[in-house]
Amino acid sequence: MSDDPREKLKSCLLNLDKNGLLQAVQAVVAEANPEAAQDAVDALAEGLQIVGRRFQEGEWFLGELVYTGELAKEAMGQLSPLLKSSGAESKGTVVIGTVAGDLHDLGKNIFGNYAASAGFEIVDLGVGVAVEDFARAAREHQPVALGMSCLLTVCAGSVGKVIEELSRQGLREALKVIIGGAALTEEFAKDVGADAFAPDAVTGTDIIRAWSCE
Ligand code: B12
Repeated sequence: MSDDPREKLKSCLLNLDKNGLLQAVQAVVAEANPEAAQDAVDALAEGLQIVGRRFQEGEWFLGELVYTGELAKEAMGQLSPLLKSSGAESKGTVVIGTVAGDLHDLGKNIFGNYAASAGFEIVDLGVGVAVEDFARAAREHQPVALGMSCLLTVCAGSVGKVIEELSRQGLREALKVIIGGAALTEEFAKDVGADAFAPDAVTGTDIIRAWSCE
């Protein structure tokens, strides 16, 4: 196996090797280097894309999915504090959440980690977030952007409902809305009046970074 902790991280995730994965995470954490932590998060994201493909191609089943999801979450939890320490000063607050009815959170968490490492304060509302809770957080935290994640087609309608509610409460003008997740597209974003759709966390972070410079 490769000595590179980041490669090891990916292969341990894909081999469902929890001990190996946590050791590799520890090796990265011990470096105390935000860039190394960022590389490690990238490696985990790549690993998760492969997990998704294996699942879609019928090579893996729900058990492996749930387990790799838990492993990735635990690893991210240890790497996140390092990412945050790289941001010199806050570029503003970004509220994120997965829409009502949808419990997928890996992609949202990765976006949150990237955005935090780019210097944004992240308020993560979690999963299955109700329309009124997004609106309440927008009022309370006055974010520069609100990010919604949605992976289930049946839940996509909630994205538009949140945007309508923001408008109804006079909160829409003060923030940008960015959306992502497998159930959404660029076209969908236009239809519901979101400011942007991001196919991945890196693009999403680039978009909000550009907004913060406007
Ligand atoms: C892992 C997974 C699970 C895990 C979730 C673990 C977790 N904690 O999130 C478990 C096993 C729990 C699960 C459950 C279910 N799942 Co599921 N799941 C997946 C799978 C394989 C991968 C998703 C994932 O995490 N990918 C890795 C991450 C990193 O990628 P990502 O989410 O796309 O995020 C990236 C971008 O989209 C973007 N992004 C995402 N969100 C956001 C938000 C913002 C603001 C921005 C800027 C960017 C951004 O950035 C991320 C990183 O680059 C997908 C298949 C797929 N292709 O997506 C199915 C999939 C989403 N699941 C599906 C289904 C049907 C279910 C279940 C209903 C299954 C069941 N019968 O119980 C349940 C739903 C439970 C619920 N109420 O939510 C379907 C949805 C079908 C549809 N069109 O609606 C899919 C597409 C599988 C399939 N092909 O059928 N699932």
